Amino acid sequence: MTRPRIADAARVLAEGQSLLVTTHIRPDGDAIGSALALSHGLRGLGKMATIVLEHAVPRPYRFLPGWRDIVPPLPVSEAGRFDVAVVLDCDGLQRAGEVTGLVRAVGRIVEIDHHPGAHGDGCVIAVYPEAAATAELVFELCEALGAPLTVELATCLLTGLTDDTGGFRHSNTTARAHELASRLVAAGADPARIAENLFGNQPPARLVLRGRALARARLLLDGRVILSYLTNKDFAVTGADRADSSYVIDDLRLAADIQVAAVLVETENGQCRVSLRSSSDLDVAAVARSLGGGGHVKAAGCELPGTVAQAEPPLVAALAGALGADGRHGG
Ligand SMILES: [Mn+2]
Repeated sequence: MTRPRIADAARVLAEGQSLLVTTHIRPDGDAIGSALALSHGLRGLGKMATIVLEHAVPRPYRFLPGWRDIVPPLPVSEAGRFDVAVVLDCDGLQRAGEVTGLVRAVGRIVEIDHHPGAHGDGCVIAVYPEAAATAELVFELCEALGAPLTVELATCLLTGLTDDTGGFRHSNTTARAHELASRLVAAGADPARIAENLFGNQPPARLVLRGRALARARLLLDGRVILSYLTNKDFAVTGADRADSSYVIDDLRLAADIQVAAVLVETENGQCRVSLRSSSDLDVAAVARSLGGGGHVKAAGCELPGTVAQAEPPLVAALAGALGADGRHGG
């Protein structure tokens, strides 16, 4: 089965000889894997494909075949080199960051994505939210184009699929995703090597940072909230990256019988970034909004002024209010 818009995309790509491929800023495994897979597919058909990204390829994806060929933003004056621009995994062209101007200058734009919501104004907009990953759509696109399913292409696609499904554990893990994975492994992709690169290979400093946060995690509000924090000192002592703090919220939400996980992280400009995750029907976006932030029902955040010691009381008060004075909420 080829989805109708993917067939449309294949027709536009088939007409192009030199293609620009891009994806969103701060790319994840689906973004990088999809972009590389498509470029392998296009090159297999004798076309030229250039992947342009604002940000450098993050370390976990530097095992993917072809990652070194990804180039930083080209001047808009280079747009004439390309017949078609393909924008992957972006809900809106502006998600391509500094590459957006070049994409618009190419003019003939194909968008392929699985995020719901508003998109750009490409001549083909192939958005299928039911797809587990953009990689699933790129697989179909490569098939429609008749690109040979090489080990390189299969490795990049399985990486995208594995990353976006959290290792085939998230709710977007469908029968179709497993079917696709089966075909990719049969084509030579190595799932163990991919998983090791995506989920293993952690910088030791990150683990030490996560350990500090886990060691001081507390249960609050009758055990309905698990909360922890990281101070500026924690980053100084461990030498961990600021971005490493993002793992802590996922560590905390592994706790059974909680309704909300909360992490406060001090920033370099005297604020605290708060991350909230709901494991119940509690809407953490509403909690975040009451504190000047926002987000999704199950995942939200805000910034509060001051140190952890100063920011924690208003956060706990907001959570207490949302959970209700009767001591019960959701399940
Ligand atoms: Mn994705």
